[in-house]
This record gives sequence, structure tokens and C-alpha cells, in this order.
Amino acid sequence: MMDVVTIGETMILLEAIDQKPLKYTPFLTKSVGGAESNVAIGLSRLGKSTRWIGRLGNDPFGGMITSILAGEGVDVSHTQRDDKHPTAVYFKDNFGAGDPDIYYYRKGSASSCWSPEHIRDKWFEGGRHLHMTGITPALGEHSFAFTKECMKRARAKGMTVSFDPNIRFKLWEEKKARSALLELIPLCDYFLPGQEEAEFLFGEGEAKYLAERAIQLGVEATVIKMGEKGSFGMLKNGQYVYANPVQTEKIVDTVGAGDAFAAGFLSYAIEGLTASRLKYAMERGNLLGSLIVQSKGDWEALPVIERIENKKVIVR
Ligand code: KDG
Repeated sequence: MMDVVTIGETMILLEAIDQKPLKYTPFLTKSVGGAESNVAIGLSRLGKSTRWIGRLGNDPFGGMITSILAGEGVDVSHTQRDDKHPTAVYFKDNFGAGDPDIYYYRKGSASSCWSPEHIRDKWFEGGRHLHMTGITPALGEHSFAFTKECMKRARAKGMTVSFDPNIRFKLWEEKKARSALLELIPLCDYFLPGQEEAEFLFGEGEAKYLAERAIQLGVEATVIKMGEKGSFGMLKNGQYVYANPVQTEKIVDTVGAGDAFAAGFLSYAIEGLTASRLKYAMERGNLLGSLIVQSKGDWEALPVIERIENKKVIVR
């Protein structure tokens, strides 16, 4: 049994080692980042079995990504390598206040060529839950059809599905993004937008209104992530709960906060949700979100289970 399967693009991440802006720094450090693999690592560190499926170039960067993920205990055995298209790269400029600026070099990458013909039934074999995000449908010409088909196939195999819209306006136009995401939401069980993303999709409103709109689209549960205000969750039967935020001492890098939330949330949600379990799941999501923003890196600071259960502080 594989607890969680995630599918998406993981890239090489380059950012300054020093405190200088990207334009001036002579020193870059090389790491990896990808919304879906960040979630897989988070869940693996919480003791869940995870599989990440990506399409990478047949280059040293693809090799670096699979090595790191395998080292984190994530199954990468179904990941595809492409001889003709490279592994994507992105730069993070974390200079100054607020969210870092992101620069993508991913057009024509191996994952942006994804289409439904690449899907294999064995990806879902023994899987319990599939997690995908709105980054994948934004990548290329056929990647919307690819995402839709993955979600449908997982459900046909009896898996539950979660979907984080992860809207990246650098990757697609607003109109296209809205209509595509609204078409994908009904194919998931757990929908996990940030408040701004939910407002982009459903119009401005309070968290309760936004959650009701998602539930009307047929999902089992939805959680509206509100950053420093915590999170608001609703079940299909209309029961709703609020989870307090976890105080953060300092915010260093906000990239990966949503993925950390998803990992914490799913570590409970994959066992099924009642109102009280929904609250626990959201509290764990809030905790992981607050931990990840306090240091550099999209996933490196994700905790191992012993750490959050207060047994011992262990950093892998
Ligand atoms: O959610 C964090 C991701 O945005 C980051 O790891 C890189 O996948 C990424 C993307 O597409 O921005």
C-alpha cells in the first residue's frame, strides 16, 4: 500500500548564498523544489509511504532530483526521463521583505510536454490517495488534459484525491486559469486553496462563503488557508471548524508554506475526516506551514514525526 502518490514537476532551484539580490550576487546555491515533491517529502518525514511521479530531463539535474527524493524515502521508481527535453530550473530572489520573487526557466521542459499518453496505470497501483496541484495544468499544451486524466484514473481506482490550486500567474492567463481550475475542483475530495486563490475563483468573501462555494462543486472537504489568521475548513455536510494559527518567530522564506500545510493536513486526512479530525488535520497543517517559513528552502525544514510529537527534536 502506498499512502500518497503525488504527480508534478520538480525543478532545480538556484538562489543567492549571500544576502545580495540575484542581480548582484556572485554566489548561487543549487537545490531542488517542486510543489508536489515538497508534499511527498513532508509526508515521508511524517512516516507515510509516498511516491512522486515526475518527468525529468536525461541530464545531471534530473539525477540530482531523483537522488534527493529517494534519500528522503520517496518512491521515484515511476519517474520518467526524457532525452529531448531538459529538467526545468528556477531562481528565487529572496532579497527584501515579502514573498520572494520567482523566475522560471521551464518552457519546453520535460514535464511541460506531459500529455495523457504518458499516464501509466501502475502509477496508481496500491495507492490510497493522490495529491496534485494547479501548477501541472499550467505547464504546457496538453498538461490540463493530463492532470484531469490523472485525477479521474485515481478516483476510478478507489483513491481519494486532494488538489491545491497553487495559482502561478507567471505560468498562465487569469481567464484560462480560472476556467481550468473550476473544471478540476469537482474531481477532488479535498480542496486546499489559499484565501486569495479562493477569492480569485469564487469572488470576494469571507472564508465560510468561499468554503461553501467549493463544497457546492462536490468536494468532500475544503480548507481555506488564511496565513497568519489560521485556516477554515468545511465538510460536505456543512459542519465547519477554524484552526488557530501557530505563531512564527520570524518569516524567512514563504515558498513552500502551502505544501507544508498540505503534508500536515494529509497526514491525518488520508485516514478519513470527521469535524474533529478535520480540525486536527488543519492544526497540523498550520504547524508545518509555520515551521517551513522560518528558514530558507522549499522543504528542507519540514519536520520529522518525532519532532512534532514532542518526543525528541530530530532533524534529518
Ligand atoms: O509551492 C512551492 C513551489 O512553488 C516551489 O517549490 C516551486 O513548484 C514550484 C513552482 O512551480 O513554483
